[in-house]
Amino acid sequence: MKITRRQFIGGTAAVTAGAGLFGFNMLAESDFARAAGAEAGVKTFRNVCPRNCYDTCAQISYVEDGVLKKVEGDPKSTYTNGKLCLKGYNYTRRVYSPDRIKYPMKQTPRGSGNWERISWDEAMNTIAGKILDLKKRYGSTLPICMNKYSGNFGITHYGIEGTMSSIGYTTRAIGTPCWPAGIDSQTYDFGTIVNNDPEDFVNANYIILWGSNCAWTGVHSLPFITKAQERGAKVVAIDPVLTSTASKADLYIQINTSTDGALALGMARYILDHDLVDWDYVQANSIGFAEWADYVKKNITLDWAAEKTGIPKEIIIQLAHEYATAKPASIWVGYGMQRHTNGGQNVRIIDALGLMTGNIGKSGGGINYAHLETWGFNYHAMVMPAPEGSVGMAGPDGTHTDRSVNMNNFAADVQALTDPPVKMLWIAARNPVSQDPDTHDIIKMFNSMELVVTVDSFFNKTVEQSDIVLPATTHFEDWDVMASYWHHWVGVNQRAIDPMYESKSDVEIAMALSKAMNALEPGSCTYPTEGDPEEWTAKEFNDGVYNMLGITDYKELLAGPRKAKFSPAAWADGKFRTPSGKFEVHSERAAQNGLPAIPIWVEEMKAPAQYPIRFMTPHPQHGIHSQFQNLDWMMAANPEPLLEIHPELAARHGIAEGDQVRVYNDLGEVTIKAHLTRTTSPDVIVSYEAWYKDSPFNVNYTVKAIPADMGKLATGMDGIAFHDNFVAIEKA
Ligand SMILES: Nc1nc2c(c(=O)[nH]1)N[C@H]1C(S)=C(S)[C@@H](COP(=O)(O)OP(=O)(O)OC[C@H]3O[C@@H](n4cnc5c(=O)[nH]c(N)nc54)[C@H](O)[C@@H]3O)O[C@H]1N2
Ligand SMILES: Nc1nc2c(c(=O)[nH]1)N[C@H]1C(S)=C(S)[C@@H](COP(=O)(O)OP(=O)(O)OC[C@H]3O[C@@H](n4cnc5c(=O)[nH]c(N)nc54)[C@H](O)[C@@H]3O)O[C@H]1N2
Ligand code: SF4
Ligand SMILES: [Mo]
Repeated sequence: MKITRRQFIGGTAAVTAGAGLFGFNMLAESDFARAAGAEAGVKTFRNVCPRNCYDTCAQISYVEDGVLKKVEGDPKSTYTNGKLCLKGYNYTRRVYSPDRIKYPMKQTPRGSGNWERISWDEAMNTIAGKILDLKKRYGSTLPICMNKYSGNFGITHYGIEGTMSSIGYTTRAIGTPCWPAGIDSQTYDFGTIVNNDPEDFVNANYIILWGSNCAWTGVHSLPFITKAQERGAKVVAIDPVLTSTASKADLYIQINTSTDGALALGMARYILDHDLVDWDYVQANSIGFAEWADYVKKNITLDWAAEKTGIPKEIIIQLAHEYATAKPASIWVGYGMQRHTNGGQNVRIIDALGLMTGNIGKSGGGINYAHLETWGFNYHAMVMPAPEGSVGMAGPDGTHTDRSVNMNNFAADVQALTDPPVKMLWIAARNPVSQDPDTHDIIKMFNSMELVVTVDSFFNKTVEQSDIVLPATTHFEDWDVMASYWHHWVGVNQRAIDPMYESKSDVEIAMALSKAMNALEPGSCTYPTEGDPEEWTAKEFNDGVYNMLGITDYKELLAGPRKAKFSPAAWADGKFRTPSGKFEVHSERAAQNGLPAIPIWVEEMKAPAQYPIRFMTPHPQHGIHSQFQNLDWMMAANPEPLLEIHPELAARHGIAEGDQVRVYNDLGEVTIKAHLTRTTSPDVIVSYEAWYKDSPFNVNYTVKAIPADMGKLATGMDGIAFHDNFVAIEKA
């Protein structure tokens, strides 16, 4: 398909946005479009992709006659570098998708598909009436439970939490299903999470992509890794699955799942034995190293590590030698590898490798997981006082608080509450029916509610189980400010087009709810009832954020995103944020929380006899969780889910390419089309979690809510061992 510049500017949304898909680097064209756009009436706006994605891309949207024609990466961010991912180039299809929720609607009865359009007034009066009714019946607003997570990570979207605070003390799903075990391990070791600037990968001589499929999940980091590779750096990928990322590496190591700690300990043994330890760095910066070195020498052998991990001893030796001598060497610890019952502990062992080789605090080095250093906003939309006299969980000193349930055990925790029970759900920026473990139990829990309200943009699986759905704007229809948990850029999101149909942003919905509640019972909700979306965003800024970005007014961000003025190397100042101020190889806090004080080996979870196959469900290329895969272009590119299965395992079960396979355990089942491939091992099958349009496919019918080993310290709840999921299979 050849696209002329004329078509590119003036064509339909499909043609213009399609151009982005075909020509990946559209910088020259976009400059042209911008210049020509002024004449042709094309307006450009600054946006930031608010998805739960490493990349948090700075975007430029092109709008003609109020229609979003094209979205591309903003070249002003050297991280986004003028490019988007596959999903980003699909945004026009998302905004104008026929599956968008257009109006407030109600479904009677819940789950029937019998939807009826209602007015905002009716929706708000029904919801406000129910909140006040529950408050009267139970003496508090605790029967109302919120579940919000990663649909939109914009700072004003913490207004969803604010909505709940403004009505009183409620029940909250807390914790995160995403990255908590890894956060805790780095909190024990370093004091918090801080990664090197990902643009600093270019300075590494050696890069280990450890349980990260960044070629799909963090595409904008790859060019920096490739640049290092072109300079002569070696790239190693460690993953049970030969992923797209692994295919780009110089060395791929297929590890037995959940045994990363054993590999790292084997490497540590080699490094100790061959005197490759950076003693100056270790002695100046850590506590507890001698105790751990003693453990490694007494307990770990390379033969054991090889046996445990399934990796030949020579490869472990090669990896250890290269990693310890290639300074600076960088490790990217992906979130996939910590979704295990020993995941946090494995990350702690990898952290210790970085310390012992002196690769911490150096440009081109680091044990890189994530950071929250650029997130110091006011959270103005979130911080709302409870109405006067609100009752919640009463403390001994007479103060009241919210009640917490574990987001990672949501169905069971909610159903266990009796005093008072949960009777109403407020779900926003969250899709538990797709994303939570144990889908059957989630639906059962929904069925015990008097009212389920879901705020979303799409008619998804959670909406199907709701009574009232409220249409949320997309980020092109909203104002916001966005920071990243990976790179150092911060940008504002402008309202590029008017809200579609009758959609409202989460903050506007909070204001509408407040109006309805205060009309029914004055003083029952503290959320402001009026406010301009841009003003809400402006109120999130403070001097700390301004200084960090080198600006004095948020409006300066309309000229382009800004990069925080940080050192590219995390911990370059050697000021660790642990209780001792050092890297804590021995962590008393870990011991106090019932964990090993030092990074020792903790056994991985084994398959039970009746369910011998590990079913891994990592993150998809064409979507982000339940988002994007449902869109027309994505369905065209990737029409159905597949089950990746090794030919030997398939043969044992009489399964051929293209056969339907029933994947099941005691919890539930899912039927998926087989794709025979040697990218996975004979004891692991893989299917990527996603929501396909008009499809019952959902891997989480088989996933148990098994906790990961860590998460409580920093996030309030332990993570989920999503990848410790065991099943049996048969030809369907
Ligand atoms: N396209 C796309 N991008 C995304 C997302 C998405 O859904 N789609 N999701 C976003 C979110 S919320 C997150 S959390 C991140 C996740 O980003 P990643 O961490 O890159 O992704 P995952 O798919 O969770 O897992 C990465 C890899 O870990 C491997 N893995 C699993 N268990 C083990 C193990 O025991 N050891 C080792 N070494 N590897 C293991 C899996 O096989 C997988 O290839 O990506 C973000 N970006
Ligand atoms: N089996 C399995 N399950 C997993 C994982 C796995 O690896 N395997 N990964 C886990 C991980 S890492 C994560 S982070 C979670 C993600 O879990 P969720 O955060 O629930 O993920 P999403 O599917 O992105 O759902 C977000 C919803 O928010 C909606 N949304 C988007 N923007 C807005 C907005 O501005 N306002 C409102 N109100 N709604 C909006 C979207 O349309 C979507 O329906 O899933 C977890 N589940
Ligand atoms: S999904 Fe991630 S990579 Fe894609 S446009 Fe959004 S932030 Fe960028
Ligand atoms: Mo995540």
